[in-house]
Amino acid sequence: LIEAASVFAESRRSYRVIHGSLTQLPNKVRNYVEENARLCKPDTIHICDGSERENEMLTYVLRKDGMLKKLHKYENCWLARTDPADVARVERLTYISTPLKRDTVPTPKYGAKSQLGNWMDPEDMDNELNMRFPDCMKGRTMFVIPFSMGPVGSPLSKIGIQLTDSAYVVASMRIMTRMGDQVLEALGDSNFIKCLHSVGRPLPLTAPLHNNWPCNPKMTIIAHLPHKNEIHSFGSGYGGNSLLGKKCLALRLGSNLGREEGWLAEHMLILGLENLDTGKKRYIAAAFPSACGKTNLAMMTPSLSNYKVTCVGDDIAWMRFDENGVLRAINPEAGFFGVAPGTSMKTNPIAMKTCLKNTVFTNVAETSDGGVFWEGLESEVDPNVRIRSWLGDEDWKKDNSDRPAAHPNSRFCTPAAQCPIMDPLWEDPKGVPIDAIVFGGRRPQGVPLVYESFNWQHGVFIGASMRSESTAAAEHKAKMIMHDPFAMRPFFGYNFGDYLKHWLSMGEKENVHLPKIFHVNWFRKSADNKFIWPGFGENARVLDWIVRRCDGEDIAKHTAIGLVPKQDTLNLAGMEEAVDMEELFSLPKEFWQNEVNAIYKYFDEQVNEDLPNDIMHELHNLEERIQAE
Ligand code: GTP
Ligand code: SPV
Ligand code: MN
Repeated sequence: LIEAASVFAESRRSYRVIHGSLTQLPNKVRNYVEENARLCKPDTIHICDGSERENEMLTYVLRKDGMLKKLHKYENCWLARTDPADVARVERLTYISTPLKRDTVPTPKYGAKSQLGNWMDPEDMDNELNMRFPDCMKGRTMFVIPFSMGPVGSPLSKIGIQLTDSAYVVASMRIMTRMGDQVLEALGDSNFIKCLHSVGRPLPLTAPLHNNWPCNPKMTIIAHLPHKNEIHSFGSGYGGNSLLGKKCLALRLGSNLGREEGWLAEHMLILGLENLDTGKKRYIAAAFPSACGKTNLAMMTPSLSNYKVTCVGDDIAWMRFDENGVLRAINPEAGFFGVAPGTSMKTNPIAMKTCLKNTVFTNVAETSDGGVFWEGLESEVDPNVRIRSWLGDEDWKKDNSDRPAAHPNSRFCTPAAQCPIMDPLWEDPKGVPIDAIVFGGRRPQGVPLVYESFNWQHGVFIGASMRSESTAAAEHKAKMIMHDPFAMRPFFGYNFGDYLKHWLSMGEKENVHLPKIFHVNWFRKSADNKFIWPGFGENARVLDWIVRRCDGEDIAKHTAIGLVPKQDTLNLAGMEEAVDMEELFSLPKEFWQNEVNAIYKYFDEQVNEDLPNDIMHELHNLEERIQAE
């Protein structure tokens, strides 16, 4: 009888499983898949195994659908051009839904809108999701992606199951995460993070696509339900909106898990820095806002020949104190989703060497010899090739176009394992020991190249008061100085005031080795609007000062904002062009008074009752020190 019933159920099913089988799935996964297949009504289901053969099949389909083009100049490289309306994260459509609003965002003063996240009531969220997901995959394939954030089986890792109707997402998740059969094995019948994604364009189409890229910008929503460990993303195929392991899981839900379980999920790169003279190696984690230099620093080729940089991660760090009180970090990702423009053999040769095989490029320009082009590669491209811009302008030339060749937020998606400077411990399940935490941003004015916090609490204050010029990584109009605390403003999974308390609590732990905290700014400009500091490989000089401070060297002097290098302690030996150090380190009193006022206003309006007293105390102290200058 049971068999007859199941045959009957099978015959009523509207979908066919075309790859893998439902019976091979752990029960909880199977239930999740079946439940959402009933909801979204795909034609077919494909359970991803992560194999090479599967990937070949996917790229074949993507080519046939006109979503990927082969780049013949390189080995296994692909170009995707999106609908021009789907090119970046959509912060205003990204929500966290919790029963209590205050669990998600501080209550702003004076009825202002919160800049620290968008909250939605669970009932309203239910309605929003019910307006979108039923039947949304009609005519399409639902892919089932089992993925691990962090090395498979590491106690620090988390497993998710993403359901998606985008083969582009599968091809990208394959690079960015560890995915496939071995993840299901590691999962067994445990719980997992439920990640549902649809581009929101069931078949047959009711309107034509742009660039063959299915998306639904009018109905886009990126929803997080931390109390259920669920993510629901609809309408966008682009990076941070659709590769749900990345910002949605590893940061927004991750920060919630971190708070519950006593660790930190941060928008940080992790690098190793080895002094070749002494053999001493240190690890640094650094938080810069989107498109502010994490990938570049993580892969840096130091201009100081006695240093070697190794890369552990370029975007996200999960950190926790181990039983010996050492803060250990893992990179939960397996690939780089890096900003293409500005990347070149001159600025980031390691990224260039990494991304010329097995890579999916999105919204870059292509050359007539089957290669890629973007702003920054002008002197590295064969002058005889023609360039086709990301928007499809044939024979694009800088001089006769007011549009860039590549979208400013165009990206390469490339496996970390093929980066020539990956750290030997990058997949160590224990993580690497962190000695310094660095904050930074794009500050054209007033903020010096580097300064150190007086202590942990002051360091947390520095993170809380971070500001940066906006970039193209989200939908903002560029060139505004925005508050971006901890480079996490778009990624907080819970109330920022509670996040600060969590960070402060780390400083109160007993028997732990607290990393030193620093702030850097590669982007200060002179009166003629040029960068004062050459940046990139030259940033090694700043890292050198930082690790020497970690060694306890007496090379810092007190200022109102923190500790800065004593005269001549920043190693400038062999620099090609002279830098105006006076200007680079000047602390204009009026600038800093305005800065303090802006931070007061922000804390008061945006964090309001949820701001920890210790942080307000640090701001008062800063104000007093500046006044006393
Ligand atoms: P996300 O992936 O969005 O999180 O960005 P990211 O923080 O990894 O930024 P990335 O390293 O990709 O750099 C973004 C842009 O900043 C690129 O155009 C770089 O060329 C530029 N950039 C990076 N480092 C420096 C630097 O030291 N100086 C200057 N002037 N520009 C830099
Ligand atoms: C960022 O915006 O910080 C990124 C790109 O790293 S995305 O994955 O789209 O969020
Ligand atoms: Mn990022």
